[in-house]
Amino acid sequence: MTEIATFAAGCFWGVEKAFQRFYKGENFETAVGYTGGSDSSPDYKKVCTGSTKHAEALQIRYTPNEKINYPALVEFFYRMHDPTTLNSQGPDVGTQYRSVIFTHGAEQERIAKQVTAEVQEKHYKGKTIVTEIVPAGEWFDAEEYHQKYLDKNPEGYECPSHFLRW
Ligand code: MHO
Repeated sequence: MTEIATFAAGCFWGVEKAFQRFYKGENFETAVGYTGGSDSSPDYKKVCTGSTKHAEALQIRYTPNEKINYPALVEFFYRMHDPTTLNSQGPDVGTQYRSVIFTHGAEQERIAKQVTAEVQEKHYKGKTIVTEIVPAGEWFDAEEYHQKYLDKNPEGYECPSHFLRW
């Protein structure tokens, strides 16, 4: 596991599940957590109020190969959610559900911007992708019960806006 990618795309239960489903069998690890806010000890309750400005996010650690690599991950991120809804995803509304690519370094930033421009052109003509592309800051793992939540709770809530668009 040499690289790290961080994305926010709405309720982190479904975001983690979507990446786990798609990359099943690959050599990678995921964790859900909070990032992009200001409180120094965020927890689910605080983040839910929106007051800390953290986003519910997914962190992926992986060794790049043909299937898992940064451009592919960014494209998959766009496939699995709606990047055109500001501060909401499906029925989940609030800044904690905003769409963000948290970049680790200049190379990721360059790739994220390039893939975003391609997806905008190819899939969202006439609409605007509102996804933020910002440098990754401090990361806080979410509480244990949120990790792989939908594996632990197969009937649990999965945001209906999390499905593959192409
Ligand atoms: N609408 C869901 C969101 C859960 S998510 C982890 C709920 O209120 O449970 O934010």
